[in-house]
Amino acid sequence: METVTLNVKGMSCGHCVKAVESSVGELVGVQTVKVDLEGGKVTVDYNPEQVTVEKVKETIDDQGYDVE
Ligand SMILES: [Cu+2]
Repeated sequence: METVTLNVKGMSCGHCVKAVESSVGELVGVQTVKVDLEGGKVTVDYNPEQVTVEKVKETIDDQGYDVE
């Protein structure tokens, strides 16, 4: 299991937290997703054999947020 913390812009409320947590959480290989709304960070524990950071970034992007 590996952990990555991404800087994500555009998250502003509880709805954003839910959108990111549920969409990323649905990816196969993602174990936990934690959103720090004030800090604009998303921390993901994932299995690198099942999912890539690139895929996680794409998923967040698809929800309408900017990943740095
Ligand atoms: Cu929101």
